[in-house]
Amino acid sequence: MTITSGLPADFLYGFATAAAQIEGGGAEEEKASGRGDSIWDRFCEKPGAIVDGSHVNRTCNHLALYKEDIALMKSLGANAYRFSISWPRVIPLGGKDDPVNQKGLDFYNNVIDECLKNGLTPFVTLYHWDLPLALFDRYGGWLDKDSVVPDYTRYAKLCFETFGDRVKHWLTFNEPWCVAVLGHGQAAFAPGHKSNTEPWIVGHSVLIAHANAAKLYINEFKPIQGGSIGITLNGDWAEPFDDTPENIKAAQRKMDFAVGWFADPIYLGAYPQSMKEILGDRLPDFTDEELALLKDSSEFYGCNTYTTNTIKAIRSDDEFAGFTTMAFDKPDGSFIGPKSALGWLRDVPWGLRKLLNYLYSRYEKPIYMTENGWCIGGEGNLRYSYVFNEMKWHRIDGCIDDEGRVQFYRGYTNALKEAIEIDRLDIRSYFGFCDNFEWASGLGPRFGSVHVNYETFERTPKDSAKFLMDFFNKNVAQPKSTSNGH
Ligand code: GBH
Repeated sequence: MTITSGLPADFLYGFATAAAQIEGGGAEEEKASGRGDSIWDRFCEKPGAIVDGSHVNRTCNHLALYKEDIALMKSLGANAYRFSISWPRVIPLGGKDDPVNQKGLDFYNNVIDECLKNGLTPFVTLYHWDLPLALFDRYGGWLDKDSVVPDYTRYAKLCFETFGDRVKHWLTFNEPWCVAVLGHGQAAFAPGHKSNTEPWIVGHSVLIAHANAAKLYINEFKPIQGGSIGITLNGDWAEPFDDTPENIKAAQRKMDFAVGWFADPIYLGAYPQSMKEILGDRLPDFTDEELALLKDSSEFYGCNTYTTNTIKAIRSDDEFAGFTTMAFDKPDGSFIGPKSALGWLRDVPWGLRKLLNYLYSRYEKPIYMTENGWCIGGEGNLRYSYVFNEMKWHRIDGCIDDEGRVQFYRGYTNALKEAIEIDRLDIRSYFGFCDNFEWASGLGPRFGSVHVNYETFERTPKDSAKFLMDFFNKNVAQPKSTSNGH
């Protein structure tokens, strides 16, 4: 008999972080750690680039506090931890012939060992936006495919060799769309370029770098180490504003530009037709060799998603959205969901279920949900109800109340459950998020289920952390100790 309810026993759940968002404890500590600069170090020094002037070298001090952080995740009930490795921390200058920073390797060895000691499965991202600055200065980073692909592949190989005996879940890239569009199209993220040609070149390089590293893993490491590898894409559900053919077509075009740009070449073997039509020869062609490399290069679909937009065919000037108009309003004048502290993010749980169904039927791969979360303003001033003392968390009087985030997670986890139990999709993980350096938005907007005091680095769980982990502990099937039935 098949199980008809519950999440599978091997379902992974926990918190997701990125090196540049949480590791830094201060400029001097970062220098002493031997980490090379990334493009974010320079970007942070550009006046006005980061809303509150904060710097990637001083974020949550995870570099010093990783043991406490992992113990806290464990105590909250997580069974996995998604984090990224900083390329310039392990190879400060980044290049294939550049020296390795042993202290960097030691740090990630310690993080991994600490995870395993605490029963957390490490889920590791190789690239979450922190390109070694030296590579950008040498040849323009992602703009130079022929130079960056061998450098990235050597970095990936070093990670598989060093950590692959213990790490069985790999992500080559986090959200190439952001690297290409925010970094090279809109100048919102490092390296801060504004262009309507660079993003398509950068996206192409990232795809080829992904494919090289993934195939290296699949061919040479997987047979011995037995793990799996894939890519994670950002993508919010595009709901047609109404059921007119133009708006339905526009919504598909928005999905093409946001998700299909990367997912179609990887899983289906070509860029979306709508992109080819709009971009013409600004969209690079794949060689036959590249297409062969891309095929079967992602063993699953890694999904980061936050919200849903309504999409109208009315022509906008946003080429990165396929010239569609992105909105949140509905034909009756109401909004699609309550708003958060950030303009782009509204709470639309049914959009998650539609998105997951779309991804599963189009790409036919198991899905790992690798990020999801909700932003609240003003949480910086909340009182602390936990203190950390002698390597232990002491509860004072309950968690920080973040009802809005609990509400969001209630809806989204329920949609996830329906996608698994009713729609029978193969979804294998779910990671919420901690307070951290929110890139160009600085330390102000908070996504965390764990509060961070940026003066003292003190951590305090919020109600949503408890809600999330309780949800999974209740809904994930407990592994059977005997095998006496079917
Ligand atoms: C994720 O990206 C990142 O992986 C993660 O590091 C980050 O902390 C998290 O989001 C929360 O932001 O400002 O109107 O131009 C999610 C995809 C794409 C969502 C860009 C925000 C900016 C819209 N992001 N988008 S706008």
